[in-house]
Amino acid sequence: MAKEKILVIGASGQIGVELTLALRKIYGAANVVASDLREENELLKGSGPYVSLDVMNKEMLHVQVIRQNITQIYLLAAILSATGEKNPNLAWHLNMQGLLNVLDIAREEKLQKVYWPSSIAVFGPTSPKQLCPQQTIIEPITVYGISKYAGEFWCNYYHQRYGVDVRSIRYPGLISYKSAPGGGTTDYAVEIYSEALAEKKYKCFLKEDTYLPMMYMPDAIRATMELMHAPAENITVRTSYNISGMSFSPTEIAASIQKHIPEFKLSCVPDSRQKIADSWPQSIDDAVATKDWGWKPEYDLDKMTNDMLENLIKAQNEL
Ligand code: NAD
Ligand code: AKB
Repeated sequence: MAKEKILVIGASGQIGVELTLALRKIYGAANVVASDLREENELLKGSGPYVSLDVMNKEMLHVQVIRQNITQIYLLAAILSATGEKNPNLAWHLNMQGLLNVLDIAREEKLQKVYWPSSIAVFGPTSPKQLCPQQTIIEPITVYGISKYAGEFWCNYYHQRYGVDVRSIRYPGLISYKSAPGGGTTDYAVEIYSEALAEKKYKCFLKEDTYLPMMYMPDAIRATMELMHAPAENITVRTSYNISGMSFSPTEIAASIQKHIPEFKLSCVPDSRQKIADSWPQSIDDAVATKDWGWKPEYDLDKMTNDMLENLIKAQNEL
């Protein structure tokens, strides 16, 4: 692998922790600089370099990129769907300006590659509910979805106009046990596992029959690596790729947990996040990602449940 120096922005978040650790395995600990506005996540401590960084401060970001000889940036700092609806201006500002700062620096410094995730939140109530295609009607109703859709076109613009090799995936809701989710509509599918173990019951903020596209974190990390390592000539989508993992409802994830914890009880009291969930597709067509860079998920619901519960129990026993 060519000599790379990678900056991960938003490294202390749900994806950032696992992506930083995965990148350090591939590129070597010293070649992956983790950064975040908040303090270094416990799981990152001692695993490689960390700098405190605000992506909104373009000058400081630029200084770090030059000082550290950065060749690639993975930009993960964002405000997610549910938190975004509480403060739409802030969400728009961070999600857009943060991306533009990174794209500008990538152009000026001729960085080798940039990674920036989009989301299934780009889709809205007028998009197809089942097997939502790569290209379709896209009319998002959340500020988060609007910012992601606009961001996709900025990525495409910087690629077409300035040749920046920026790549992107529309992640579904991500489920993981290492670091907590950061204010999304799909967060229930993470919380339900720890509550099942601790309380044997969970009160869900979505209705029991709400189907959403989801993915287990190991699949999401692998997809990111596969996209970033694909030859540039294979990348036909410079906005963002649909990828699919699994789709389930609160009732179905509860049934999967009950195979391990039969006494587990689910109750559902929908709140304002229901409207967001209802605006998104229930499943995603990822044929273009499969064709271009061979995407194929490994985890289904029961396989994920086995792994989540096993790892959460292991972590509890280590406390
Ligand atoms: P997260 O909220 O867990 O992490 C984001 C991190 O960014 C946090 O650690 C936060 O402190 C940091 N941050 C916030 N403002 C910052 C700033 N100004 N400068 C530097 N760092 C800042 O989010 P996540 O779930 O890890 O998501 C990462 C990316 O993936 C986001 O773009 C998100 O939209 C996208 N995504 C996530 C999911 C999911 O289910 N987790 C699904 C689709 C897309
Ligand atoms: C959210 O719920 O906001 C995120 C996402 C699907 O982008 N998990």
